[in-house]
Amino acid sequence: MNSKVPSNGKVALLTGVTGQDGAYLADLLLGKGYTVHGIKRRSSSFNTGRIEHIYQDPHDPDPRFILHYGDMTDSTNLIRVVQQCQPDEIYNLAAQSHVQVSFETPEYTANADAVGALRLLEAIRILGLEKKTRFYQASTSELYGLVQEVPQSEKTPFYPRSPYAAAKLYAYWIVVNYREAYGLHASNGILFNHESPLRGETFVTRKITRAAAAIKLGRQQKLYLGNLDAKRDWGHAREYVRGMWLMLQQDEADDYVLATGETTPVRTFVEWAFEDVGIQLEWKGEGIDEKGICKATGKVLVEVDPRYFRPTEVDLLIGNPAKAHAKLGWTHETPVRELAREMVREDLRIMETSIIMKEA
Ligand code: NDP
Ligand code: GDR
Repeated sequence: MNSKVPSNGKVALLTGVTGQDGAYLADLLLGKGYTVHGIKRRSSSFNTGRIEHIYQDPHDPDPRFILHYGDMTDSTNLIRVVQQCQPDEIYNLAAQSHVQVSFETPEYTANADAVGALRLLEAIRILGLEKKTRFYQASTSELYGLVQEVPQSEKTPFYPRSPYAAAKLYAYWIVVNYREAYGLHASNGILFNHESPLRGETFVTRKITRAAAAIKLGRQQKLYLGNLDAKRDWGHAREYVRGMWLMLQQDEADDYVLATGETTPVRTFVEWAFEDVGIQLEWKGEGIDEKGICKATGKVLVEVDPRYFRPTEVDLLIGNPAKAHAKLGWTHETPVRELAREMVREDLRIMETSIIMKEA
């Protein structure tokens, strides 16, 4: 916990503080001397694993990290929390963030991801905080959807391809509208995929790195995946949250792409992860018959399962972060190959530790 950092007198409120980005951003802001308030959902089991290391006893006389129960679908709750913490900066990271799940829960996704952003913006207005509170919206490269142009920049037209992306499209435009209509300092970060050892286990990179580690340790037989041909621009989450903060430090609010400018097929990420646990894969077959086979043993380790295909897919994402470079001085550092290595290393460590604990 960064409690020794002198206070900078600023207060930030993070929705989605228990998620991947929330955990990295809370760390960053505490290190800069912010008092950080976070909204967490009530859950039947602990959902604070990613922020355990910064948890602070609520009885602490000078609390710097304070959690509130809440939900993006409850405007009374959001208004009350904003009123209590009087934030200088709000980072709206909370969302039903899984694209495939959004096809199964489209109405909930719209409520949390689209109307949720509106509820927070309205909370700022209702409480008369337009001049005080700056707002960051977690917008996404999924807005680009069906490829219109590559690489994708702030000027590329949007064409959402999922209920998730359509909900985020509303959130994007309501942020722009509140900036223009009411003079709010409200910015959209159009972030391309960013990953880390804290990535949710059902997103493709983490699913792959966990499976490679588990297969290496003999705890899993096979990895089932969907579309191996999809290409993503993958960066490191720790570096992307710094970009969020930089956006809110500018005199003028604006919208920025954060990306690496490189794209990688899912299939290549699979090869890297297995390589990092010492397994060379070769591919045989095509389409749903395609298999990833261990060169040394001939065992099938990777298979395509159509259940992971999406009704509409986003085939290719590659971002142009030139505006963020020029105006924010932001740049990514970790190459995607190194990111994969770090994730595999961490998953191996976690699994080995859990095996030792079970055997002890
Ligand atoms: P995660 O899925 O890891 O975290 C989402 C967070 O939102 C969790 O804290 C989750 O709580 C919370 N949440 C979900 N629904 C609600 C709700 N109804 N009310 C309150 N909280 C809720 O996402 P990331 O950290 O990866 O992403 C952060 C944001 O950035 C998201 O909005 C995502 O859509 C967006 N984004 C992410 C990108 C990426 O590559 N990671 C790229 C571009 C945009 P709980 O822990 O209880 O589930
Ligand atoms: P994405 O991330 O949809 O880009 O959204 P995800 O990792 O889920 O998928 C990336 C690509 O991999 C393909 N894929 C699979 N995906 C998953 N989850 N599971 C599989 O088994 C699998 N097999 C292949 C997908 O079809 C897709 O093409 C993420 C989220 O963090 C969003 O919240 C965020 O807005 C965007 O990134 C930018």
